[in-house]
Amino acid sequence: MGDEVILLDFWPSMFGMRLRIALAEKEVKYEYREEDLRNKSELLLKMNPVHKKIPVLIHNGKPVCESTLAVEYIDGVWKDKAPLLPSDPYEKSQAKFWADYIDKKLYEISRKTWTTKGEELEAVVKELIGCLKVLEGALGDKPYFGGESFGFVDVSLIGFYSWFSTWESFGHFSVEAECPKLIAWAKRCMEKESVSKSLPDSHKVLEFAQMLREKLGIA
Ligand code: GS8
Repeated sequence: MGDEVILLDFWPSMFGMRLRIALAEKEVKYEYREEDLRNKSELLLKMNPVHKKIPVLIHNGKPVCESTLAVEYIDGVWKDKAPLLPSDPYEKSQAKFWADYIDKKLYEISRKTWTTKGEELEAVVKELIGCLKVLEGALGDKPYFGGESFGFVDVSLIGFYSWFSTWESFGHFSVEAECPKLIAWAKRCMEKESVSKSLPDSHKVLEFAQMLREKLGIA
């Protein structure tokens, strides 16, 4: 019997992109179901009753919630192809540290680029650039965060690349001018089909964020 894999997702979500990329890296066939987050499906509410958020991976009827946990799960189940997490316990702990930093720091500060304006936004941009520089430092001169091969931290971060134009447009700065190595890394990742086919067009993301900003009355 084959595996039944369903992904509950929402196209601009950098968290959802992580699962799309991991499943593509492993060449797992799955059913993609787009959620309307203003009118969540019964299935989403049943599969993620605690947070009621996407993404949710449903593997043979069982849900896995929280994107980093789902990527780890995917890596554990389909372990024969494209390993994502290092097997060495120390290396693994470091990869998880950076994924946690991305979620707690980068995500939290980056969402403020479309919820603030004026001086507040200027402070947000400073903090965001600081955060990106920390990540660029962690990358160092390696081709990928995972070293020579694309891995867990790369999967965790690359979805944010489709939001860079939005941050730049609202924050009036250039990620490339501040963090050229990070941009070179992002372009390297985009050469992988698993990544390029999983990320939405950044113009579409910008339009989506502009709409959110208007709704919040910040535009
Ligand atoms: C975050 C998921 C999330 O924020 C993860 O999976 O890593 N820590 C979680 N999902 C959002 C959409 S993307 O911003 C979501 O589903 N929001 C719906 C809601 O809050 O009602």
